[in-house]
Amino acid sequence: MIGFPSVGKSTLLTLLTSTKSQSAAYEFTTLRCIPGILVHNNTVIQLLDLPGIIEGASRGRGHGRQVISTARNSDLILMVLNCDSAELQRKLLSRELYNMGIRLNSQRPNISVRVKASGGVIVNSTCDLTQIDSKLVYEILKLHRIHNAEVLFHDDYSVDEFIDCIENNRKYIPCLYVVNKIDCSTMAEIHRLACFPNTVVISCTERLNFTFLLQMLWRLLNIIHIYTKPKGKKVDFNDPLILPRGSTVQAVCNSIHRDFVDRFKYALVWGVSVRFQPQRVGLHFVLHDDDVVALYTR
Ligand SMILES: Nc1nc2c(ncn2[C@@H]2O[C@H](COP(=O)(O)OP(=O)(O)OP(=O)(O)O)[C@@H](O)[C@H]2O)c(=O)[nH]1
Ligand SMILES: [Mg+2]
Repeated sequence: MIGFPSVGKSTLLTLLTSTKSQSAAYEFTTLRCIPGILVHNNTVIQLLDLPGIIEGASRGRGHGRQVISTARNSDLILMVLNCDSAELQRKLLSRELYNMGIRLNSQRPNISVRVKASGGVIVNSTCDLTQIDSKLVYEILKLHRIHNAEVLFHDDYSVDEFIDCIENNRKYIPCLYVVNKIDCSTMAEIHRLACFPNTVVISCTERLNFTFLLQMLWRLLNIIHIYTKPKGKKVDFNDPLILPRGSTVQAVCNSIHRDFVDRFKYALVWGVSVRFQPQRVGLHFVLHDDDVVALYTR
């Protein structure tokens, strides 16, 4: 959870988890990272209450760099905003995170750069490039001491996105904007704010909209539950494997034991991913939420 001081981060942590994080009407109540545990959909989620950050945080103001660095390693950022200045806070905080190399709710640019030993720089694209040209690509590569490379743009990316790709140290993290204190606002304003993408409007004091907050949090975490069926035993539906959406049978093998991939023969899958219940599949089969998998090894 990241946000300006006094937006209600600690109050939210205290309500969502069994951890008590001190909250008060003055700014900078929280001075260190307070972890709390939230159990939702059979999944243990660690929620971190971070100290409030201020404009200029990415340049080090108010220990902002340390706070944002913690956010860099998270699976999801909850940006907590105060209802009466939500848009301004969202803009300023997003800029601070951007300056620290965090890209919110966006995908890594699909640009392949193959560095070679000779042959100069060759630029190709699968569509028209309207925001960057070959000359600029050469210049940027030169600044990064790359003189021979094959560059392929798979979309019409901007100069900044190309630089992100070359620097290769950006973090692409989903972000849920949590607009708090709606008990102090008008219905019209709440409705307007609720229409922004990836946004949930809540009130901690009135406990408003928490069910939707948890639903959105779950959706943006982008994880699936896979249940494994050990040989000759029943499936334990209380102990799922937690995997990123789009995971394959190979990911299931890896999360059980590293030997499993080498010894893998086939897997049987039950669930929405397959047409026949069960269906025999290979290592690269993509699984869906709540699938049951039985692995067969040599
Ligand atoms: N009206 C109203 N006040 C709230 C709500 N949530 C929190 N507050 C109040 O806002 C003040 C600040 O709350 P905190 O939880 O300490 O805020 P914080 O974001 O953790 O602040 P820092 O630790 O200083 O960064 C407290 O007085 C809370 O009681 C809400 O939904 N409505
Ligand atoms: Mg706090």
